[in-house]
Amino acid sequence: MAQFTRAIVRPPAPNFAQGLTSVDLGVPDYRCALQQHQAYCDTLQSCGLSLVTLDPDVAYPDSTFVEDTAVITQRGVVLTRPGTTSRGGEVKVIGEVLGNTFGSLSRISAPGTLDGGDICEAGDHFFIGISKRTNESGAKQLASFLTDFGYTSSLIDIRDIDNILHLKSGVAFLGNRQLVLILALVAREEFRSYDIISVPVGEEYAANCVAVNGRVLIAAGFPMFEQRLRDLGFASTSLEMSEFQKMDGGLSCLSLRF
Ligand code: CIR
Repeated sequence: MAQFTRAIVRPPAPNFAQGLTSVDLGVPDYRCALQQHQAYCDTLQSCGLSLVTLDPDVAYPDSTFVEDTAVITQRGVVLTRPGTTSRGGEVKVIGEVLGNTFGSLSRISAPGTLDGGDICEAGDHFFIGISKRTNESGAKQLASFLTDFGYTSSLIDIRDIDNILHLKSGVAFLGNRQLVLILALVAREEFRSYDIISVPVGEEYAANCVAVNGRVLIAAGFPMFEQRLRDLGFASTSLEMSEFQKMDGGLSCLSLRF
């Protein structure tokens, strides 16, 4: 897998609890969220990444979930057009940072919508989720950009699956054709040629894990999944994510890695 050297992160703003959520896990504690975010950043740094830390922005209570604003590949970068209007303005500052780093950027345009959380990179292939946030137009625009970059992609419709906001709430690529999948997705044709690591029932939130430079970062509190990874020889680091889980956020969405 590609080595990452950098990541963009953005600590939660004081009004983080006013963001969107579809889960009923209570109101997040802001101080605790800041501590969990700091531990997340420390872990990325300990994996060798240097961080670009953006200022929190009260205008966008969901803006800590930076992953939804861009799709960064080794051959090109696409700015998204988030599928919920309250998050549309989050893309601007990310576009400035990525423009300074990468030069030219592609963009999803209307009527397309696309959240980065719906995009799962698996080597030279990308899975693009069609969800409540990413529509067909957005998915097809991204597929076309990816083709231009020399990648392949497939569209995965997840609109009939309950309890996942984005494709990556249920899929993670760990390199070497190894794919973490929740049970609701294991039978999908598109994943047939992969080595599947299924997530134990009841531990679905842990599916949103991230491979970073030889380690797998996973949410704390999912012992069966953690053991499964250990048995397969992965070195994992678990991170407390409770306050972000309350806002429908997974581990991957707190950073844009490149
Ligand atoms: C939202 O509903 O947009 C945020 N509260 C959570 C976004 C999480 N993003 C992600 O998992 N990629």
